[in-house]
Amino acid sequence: MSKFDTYFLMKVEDAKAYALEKLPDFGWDEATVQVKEIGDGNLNYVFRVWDDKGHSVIVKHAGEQLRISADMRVSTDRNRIESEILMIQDKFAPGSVPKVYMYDTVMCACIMEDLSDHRMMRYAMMDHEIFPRFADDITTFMVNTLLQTTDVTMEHKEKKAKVKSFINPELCEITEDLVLMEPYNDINGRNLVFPPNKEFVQKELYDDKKLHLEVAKLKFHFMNNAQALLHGDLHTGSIFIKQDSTKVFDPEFAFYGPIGYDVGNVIANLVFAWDNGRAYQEKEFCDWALKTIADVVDLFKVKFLKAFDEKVTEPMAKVEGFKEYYLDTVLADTAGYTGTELHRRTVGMAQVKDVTTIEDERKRALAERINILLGKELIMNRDKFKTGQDYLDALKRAADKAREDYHG
Ligand code: SR1
Ligand code: MG
Repeated sequence: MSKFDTYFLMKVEDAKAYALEKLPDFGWDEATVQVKEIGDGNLNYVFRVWDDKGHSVIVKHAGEQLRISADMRVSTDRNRIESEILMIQDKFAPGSVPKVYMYDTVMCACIMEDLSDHRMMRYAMMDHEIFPRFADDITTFMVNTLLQTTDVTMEHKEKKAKVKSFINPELCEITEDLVLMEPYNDINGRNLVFPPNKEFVQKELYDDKKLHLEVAKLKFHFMNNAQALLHGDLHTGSIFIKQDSTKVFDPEFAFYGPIGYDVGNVIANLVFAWDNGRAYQEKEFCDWALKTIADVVDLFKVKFLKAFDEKVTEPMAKVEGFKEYYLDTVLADTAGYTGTELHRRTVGMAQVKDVTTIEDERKRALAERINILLGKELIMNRDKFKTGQDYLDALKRAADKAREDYHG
């Protein structure tokens, strides 16, 4: 009998006992084992357990209530989904995610590799640190994990079994509400609109019926296109980084959905980093952020087409012209979901510190207006965004227009 035979919400001392009990052969120096809660996300509890002999792990534990709001409850099955997708991603993109040492559907916890020698990418970029190999690393990760979980490369019955296993209705509902609805109607009254932009948000997001139609299309596409096994929440708070290494973590929103949702999340969160660099006049950082946005799009395309040729197994996917058609649909989705991520992080309940910590009120308001205008162009003209330069041109147009209107 163990106290971990029945689920309860672990506190720090429980997490220490848990790591010792579940990893008895890890070589722990029990006398020196320490534990600290280091969770920074909206949903879970994250404990670091370590000893003086260099052993360390992360215990990630799902609570029944979300940390961001006690009113929001989601299934603790998200911990199983996260552990299983990490193992799949490690197979297709070796070394790009933390190693999972064990997971446990009773305590809804997993024990994984400690990446404390990396930094969370969002915070590193808020210090305006530059990561020259990020675009290459993240595009390799996305192409390898996404394309190899599609019907283009997988045996179809096996793929359908995976779709079933990664049904993630409650976490998807969070995205369907927070990303693909509330920024446009505040139907649940929980948006956080920066007061200087109240009228701007009303006009540009809440009152724009044509925009609502396009977002409605993107919402139902998100819900109905089981294209690939997505990370599902691929923002820069889900990436640990150092100069020579990029590790993706926190895939609890994983499900089978449109590839462009993951790619769009990466691009939008690079725009938030650029917003911050711009507000603090960090030119070198901003140049890198812009180049990285463009490189993510362009490298993704090149690697996607190459991997398609190498990995495709489905005869009809080999039909001439299909590969280019398929990539075009992914690129249009990428633009659309970059737009929705830009909007929801600017006015929705889960915002990003890159923008909210900009101290100068006018600079923050301007950054938010740029995000809103850029997001609209990406959504409304999503089939026209084919290259990295297309994104940079649209960002410049949005920045020029926001500045003209606001004199920031
Ligand atoms: C209620 S959870 C809010 C947000 O945090 C997660 O990281 C997802 O991005 C979600 O939308
Ligand atoms: Mg998260």
